[in-house]
Amino acid sequence: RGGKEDSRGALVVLEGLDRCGKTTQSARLVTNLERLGYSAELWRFPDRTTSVGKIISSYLSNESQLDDHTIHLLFSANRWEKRSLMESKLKSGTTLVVDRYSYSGVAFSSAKGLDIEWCKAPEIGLLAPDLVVYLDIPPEKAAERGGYGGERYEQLEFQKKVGHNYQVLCSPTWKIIDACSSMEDVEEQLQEMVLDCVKTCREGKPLSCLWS
Ligand code: Z5A
Repeated sequence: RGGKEDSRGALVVLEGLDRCGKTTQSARLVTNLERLGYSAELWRFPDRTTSVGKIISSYLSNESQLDDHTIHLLFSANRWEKRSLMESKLKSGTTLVVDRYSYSGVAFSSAKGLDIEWCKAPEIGLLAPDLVVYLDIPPEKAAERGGYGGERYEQLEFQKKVGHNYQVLCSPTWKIIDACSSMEDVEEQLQEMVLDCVKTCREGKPLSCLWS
């Protein structure tokens, strides 16, 4: 399945606090979609492989300092540099499972005190996801999971502000999964939501743009 010119893939975005399980679940989802015969790829933002992504990676690991506005625009540029490839993949029938997208950009930068509308502005015109799944976890629970604390932003108080901002951004179309459930339960719920969405996209739902 997939690859037909007349049936496009779905743009599926996973969002949530640090350590909520996005990486685990996006990988499982792509494997499951492929097993079911769909063409699917795992993407993540920031994409640290590009030249912009390398600047972001150095900032996140505290090897460099940047003005808050500057790093915000670099995160956005990192999405813009992948926009046309994203569109052509979707149009050729591949479903993209994206670990973080524009909502992370806005939720994290506005947690530093930047104006939320200013944060949204550079995202206007990027492709709008067909489905946003929010993996919901209390910041305290996320902090108990392995590997927390290595990078910039991985601090409990900051994550609480980010969680609040996600609530502000959350639209009624977002799907929410309790990320404290077992990995298998999350996987099952996610797959069901995504298969519905993939079907709708294959039936002709048009691509649209942020910010809507
Ligand atoms: N950022 C930004 O500021 N602006 C932007 O525009 C974008 C991002 C796109 C880097 O992101 C930082 O960039 C991020 C936001 C900011 N900062 N923070 N915080 P990243 O995606 O590279 O890193 P991350 O979000 O911190 O991802 P992560 O640490 O890899 O977490 P995760 O992907 O959500 O979780 P995981 O790796 O799948 O799981 C974490 C652990 O929990 C692991 O040990 C798992 O085995 C365990 N786990 C997972 N699921 C479960 C369940 N269900 N039960 C129990 N344990 C579980």
